[in-house]
Amino acid sequence: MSTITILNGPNLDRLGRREPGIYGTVTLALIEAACAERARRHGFAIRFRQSPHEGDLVAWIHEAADAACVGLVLNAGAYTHTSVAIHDALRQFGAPIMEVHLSNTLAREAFRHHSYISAVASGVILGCGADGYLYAIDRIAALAHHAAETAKQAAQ
Ligand code: DHK
Repeated sequence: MSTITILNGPNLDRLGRREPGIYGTVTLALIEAACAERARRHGFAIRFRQSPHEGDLVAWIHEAADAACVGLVLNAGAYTHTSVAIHDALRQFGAPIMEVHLSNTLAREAFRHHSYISAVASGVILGCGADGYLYAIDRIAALAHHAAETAKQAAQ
């Protein structure tokens, strides 16, 4: 079964207790379960990971690229705003990348307005809470479907 990789950066393991007025009350475990169910409905499996370490995220992006994942959903947390290393790793990823943030980062502090990920993402979802992860999976499924249709038509 084709896999969608879903990666989460620092502090996202604290969801549920972390600033609920900004990030909501849903835990990362519940987000993982909802993502697995949403992906399954589209015929995909997920690989879901979280780490506070930038290098883990870089290594997992490489792994996902080498495993030819159908897509990547990434909430890099604060590394979104700082990490050239994650940006460079994403440039080597051949499938759709969806950047997700639970909060609307553009409505927050100025230091959250710049993202090193957006320029290499297929799409960006901000401020939709935990549902943003599900919308990102829907988008990757749609893009995978379009790509398969295009390949089929080209082969005819
Ligand atoms: C999560 C974080 O941890 C912050 O550092 C980002 C993002 C926003 C979110 O909204 O999911 O600035």
